Amino acid sequence: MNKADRIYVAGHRGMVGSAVCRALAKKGYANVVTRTHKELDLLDPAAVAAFYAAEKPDVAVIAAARVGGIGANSAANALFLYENEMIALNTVWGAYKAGVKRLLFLGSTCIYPRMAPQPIPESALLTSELEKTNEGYALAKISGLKLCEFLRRDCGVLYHSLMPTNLYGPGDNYDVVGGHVLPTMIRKFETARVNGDATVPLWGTGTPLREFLHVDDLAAACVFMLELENPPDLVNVGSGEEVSIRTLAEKVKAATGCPAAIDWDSTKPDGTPRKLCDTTLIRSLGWKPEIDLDTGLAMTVADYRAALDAGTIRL
Ligand code: GFB
Repeated sequence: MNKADRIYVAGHRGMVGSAVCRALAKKGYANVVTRTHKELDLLDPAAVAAFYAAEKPDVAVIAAARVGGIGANSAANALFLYENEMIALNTVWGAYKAGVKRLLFLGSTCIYPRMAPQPIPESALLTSELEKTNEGYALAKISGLKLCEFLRRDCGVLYHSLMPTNLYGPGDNYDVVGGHVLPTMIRKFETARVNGDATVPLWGTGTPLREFLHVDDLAAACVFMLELENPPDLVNVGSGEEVSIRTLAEKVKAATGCPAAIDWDSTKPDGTPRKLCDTTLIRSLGWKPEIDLDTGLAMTVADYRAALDAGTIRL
């Protein structure tokens, strides 16, 4: 990738896309092309094709997706499959048809089987059944990464994929019903602290293990992958550290300074028991994360408070 390249970032207003734009700017890539959801409907193949034909980007980064936590995914697997499949096919196939030479497709480590070996190597893909709570999302992301792989192998374009672990950071969605666990916990503990509530309701048993990566680390990894001449087709990216949901809750409680007790609701789903990705490959290529969970959590609580004050928070 060259500094003069025109780089299309799909999903630039989301948590991931906006972090990718910041990381590109930081490294001197000034020629970034974006479209808001209103300007370009990524579910519409003709609109996406027309956009690529008009803009002719050199590089595309596909950070657009319908995302959500376990509640949103498990309640709407059909919607998560349909929208993410359409976004993947339209943005990747459209790029290929318009002559885009390079593309980075972003997915999630939920593409791997529910009972994959831990830490999960890239080779675990499609070796056994998926986790049911996010099967629709996972299938769509698997289609996208496979389309990139096939196009690279058969048609000579440099399309490759990066699979991040659970992400958090500025610009996250703080919806307590559909959001991911970390931002949801920040909002729940902050709300309880401000209201003086005695308890904070959390989901499941607290025993599942999750890995968290700050979105600015992911964005740095995206630029790193785009600067490699011959990247692998599929690469995991994570912090390499896992915590139980219970430990995460204690950390968020401490980071927010909330004295409330935790009330676990075991009627709510736990989801996959463990999801730690094997980051041997990306580390062997020369990349490593910079932001540890405690530091990232403190930054994110500060971001949440500032966004709430400014009225810019996504709920
Ligand atoms: O981030 P999360 O919603 O999704 O985390 P996944 C779910 C875990 O946190 C489960 C526990 O073990 C929940 O029982 N948890 C505890 C809570 N309290 C809460 C709460 O208040 N809200 C939420 N949301 N969870 C998602 C996938 O899986 O991971 C997506 O559904 C995507 O497709 C994403 O891959 C990265 O980690 O289970």
